Amino acid sequence: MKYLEPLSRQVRLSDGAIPEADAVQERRLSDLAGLFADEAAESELIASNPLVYRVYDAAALPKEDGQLLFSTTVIQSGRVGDEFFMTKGHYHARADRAELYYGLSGQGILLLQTPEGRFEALEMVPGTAAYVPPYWGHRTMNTGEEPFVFLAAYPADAGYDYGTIARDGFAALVLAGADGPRVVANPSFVPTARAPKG
Ligand code: S6P
Ligand code: ZN
Repeated sequence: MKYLEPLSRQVRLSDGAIPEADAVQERRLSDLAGLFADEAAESELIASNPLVYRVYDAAALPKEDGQLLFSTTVIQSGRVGDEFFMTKGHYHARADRAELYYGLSGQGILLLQTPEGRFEALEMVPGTAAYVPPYWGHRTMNTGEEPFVFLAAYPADAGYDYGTIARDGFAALVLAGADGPRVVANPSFVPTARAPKG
C-alpha cells in the first residue's frame, strides 16, 4: 500500500490567501465577458479590466475518486451595472459530485440552480457552512464592501462544466437594490433539460 502524506495549509484569515498554494488562478472581467446582464456596463468596465476574483488551490493532489481538493476563493467588492462581482459558475463535469463551502470573511450569496431552472440563494457570512448537492450548478457573488472569502472542499474528480452556464446563463441574477441585494429571475435564462449524468 502506497500512502499519501497527510498535509495542512495555512489560510491567511486577513485576506483569504493560501501562501503555500499549489496554484493561484486570477479571473479578470475579460475572463467573464458575456456573463453579466448589463452588456453596456460590462464593456465600459472591461477597458480597465479589474480583477474580479482569485482562487487559491491548496495542494496538488491526485484528481481521482476518493481524493478531496480544497481551495479558497476571494471575490473583490464591485458591480457591473447593478450586478455584483461574481464567479463564472459551473456544474461539475461529474455532475453527481457534491461540494461544501465555508464562509471565512466578508459577505456574499451562493446561488444554485438545477438544469431545469429551479434556483436557490443561500446567504454566506463568516461561519456559514453551505452544501452544494449533486447536480446543482453554483455561482457565488460578493454582496458586501469588503472582499468575500470562502473555503471550498470537493471530490477531486468533480471537474468543471463551464460551458452549460456560458451558453444558457444562470436562472437568477443578484442585483443591488435600495434595501440590499435582490435575487430576481433572469429573463434571458434558457433552461437545459439535461438527463443527469454521473
Ligand atoms: C470548485 C469550487 C470553487 C470554484 C471557485 C471559482 O468546485 O466550486 O473552488 O471553482 O469558487 O468559481 P468558478 O465558477 O470560476 O470555478
Ligand atoms: Zn464546484
